Amino acid sequence: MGVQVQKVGTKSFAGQKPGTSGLRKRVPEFQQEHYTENFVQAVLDGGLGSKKKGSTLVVGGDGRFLCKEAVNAIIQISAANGLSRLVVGQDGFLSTPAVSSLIRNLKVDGGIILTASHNPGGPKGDFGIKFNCDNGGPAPDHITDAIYKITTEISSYSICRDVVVDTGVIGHYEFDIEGSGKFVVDVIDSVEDYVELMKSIFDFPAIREYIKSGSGGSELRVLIDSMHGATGPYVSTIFNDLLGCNGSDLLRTVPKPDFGGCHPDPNLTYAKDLVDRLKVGEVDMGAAFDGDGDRNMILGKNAFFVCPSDSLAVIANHIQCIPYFKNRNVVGFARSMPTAAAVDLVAKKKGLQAYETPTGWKYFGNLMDDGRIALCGEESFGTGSIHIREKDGIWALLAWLQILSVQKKSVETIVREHWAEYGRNVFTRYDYENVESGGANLLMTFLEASVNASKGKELSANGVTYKVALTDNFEYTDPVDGSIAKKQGLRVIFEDGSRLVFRLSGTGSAGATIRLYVDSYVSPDDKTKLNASAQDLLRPLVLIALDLCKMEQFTGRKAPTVIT
Ligand code: VG1
Ligand code: CO
Repeated sequence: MGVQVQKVGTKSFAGQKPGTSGLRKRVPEFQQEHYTENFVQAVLDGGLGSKKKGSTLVVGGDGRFLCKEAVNAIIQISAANGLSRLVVGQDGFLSTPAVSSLIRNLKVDGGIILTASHNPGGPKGDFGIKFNCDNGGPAPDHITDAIYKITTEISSYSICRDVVVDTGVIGHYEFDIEGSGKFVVDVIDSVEDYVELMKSIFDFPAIREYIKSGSGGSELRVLIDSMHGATGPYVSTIFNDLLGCNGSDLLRTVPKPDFGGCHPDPNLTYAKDLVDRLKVGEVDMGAAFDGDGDRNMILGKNAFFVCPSDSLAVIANHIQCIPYFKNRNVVGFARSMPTAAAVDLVAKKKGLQAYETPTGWKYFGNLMDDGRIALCGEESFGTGSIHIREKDGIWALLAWLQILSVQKKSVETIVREHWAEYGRNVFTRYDYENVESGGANLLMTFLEASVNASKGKELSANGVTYKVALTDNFEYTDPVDGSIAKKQGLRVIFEDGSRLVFRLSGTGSAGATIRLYVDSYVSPDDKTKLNASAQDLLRPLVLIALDLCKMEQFTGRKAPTVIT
């Protein structure tokens, strides 16, 4: 006799709407009875649709609090829904890029990723669930809309409580399910597949050699901060075992359910310890990754900060240094709209296409699947390529190291030479986190009107004047399937090409986060500005932006939480 399927009556929960990248809520919200089960049932129905029965999914998460419980729920609900197989990382652990790689390599129907990415974890922190499709990438809007609709109508879910798998032990587990037959869970090594992928993309011996003697004949020291997130085990294998970095230069490599109480977001604020260590000047390079391993921050010696918009452009400019791309036809690059346009200039010079998409990796999927782009990136420390369908932190560091191993120059020299050739797209982002939702919404409504009213006007601050050329709320039509994404951010574009962008975050779990993005172009001939500080250069534009949206009036905030 097969394992019994139990149908459990439930009621819908408000607000199970996936945001920029999956459903993210506070842990206690997920811990409510039926809350996680409801959403998982909706993911299977909405994500897999008519091919649900007999499907195979990859399942894993970044090790944060609640991951193991959620993996068990997914196993039991998948068994009851007639899926044929789940491939689960050991202990339910997989980085986001590793899930994407497995979905593609195993040619399965998709995956479920348990993470709230760069948001803090622990019993009072955030948890998240994201569905990825058979291309390995985050579900597009029409699928997340279908999932959300189901969560609003759900009245029951199916579960096999007697399907129990010890995910701590690698192995093959088979069950006979009443009504649908064989159900398999394969618990696999979390690291192996991803490491093989990286070895197939980069020239590891050349990088190893460069690390051994690349810094003027002595060892190139790279300080890597995994922030107690998902990259730790991958970093240890790749950078210590295979590339010969010092074990003591690999920081916070043990994944922790609460990220050691820290905010696993690799930026100048939350990865401050790394920045401070780099400032001492004894180390050649630094990198940090976020909770689920898809974001990266790259620093040169003395904590020289590589702006993510520049990082994408530099990798694009040197793409031929990466063996994976030597035999591939590179025809274009893409960036999200708030990302500064440095990569567009590289595309232009090389006669390639440049695409501008809404915020969120899901909008790159069609462009990659359709062969239109080789690389893409976001200003939010996301960089990636067609090797998978997620951004990839470790890949970005390896791409930099590969470029250094060929160019034999420092990080800072490479960036400064880039500016001297293409000019510099100076960028900054101000985040106002955990703002009261009412105030944030009022601000955005007020702002839309004042943005529209500013068209054609001159705006000044600190004695500098900019003339508004164009204003809009960014809208994107996908060139592959024609789908339209509206209201993706308020933009003020000035006559000299400088921009202000305002949008509300779609990854928060409580309150609202207001993001203000500012960028301006400096030509290669303007040697003084080329080397000035981004904050100084953009100060007048920031003041104009804060006045335009009446930030302090609506939010009571005198200063942002994070400045990038
Ligand atoms: C943020 C970033 C966006 C990124 C998203 C997911 O979204 O701005 O560029 O794709 O996080 O990244 P939002 O809506 O909060 O601005 V991650 O590392 O959370 O998967
Ligand atoms: Co992430």
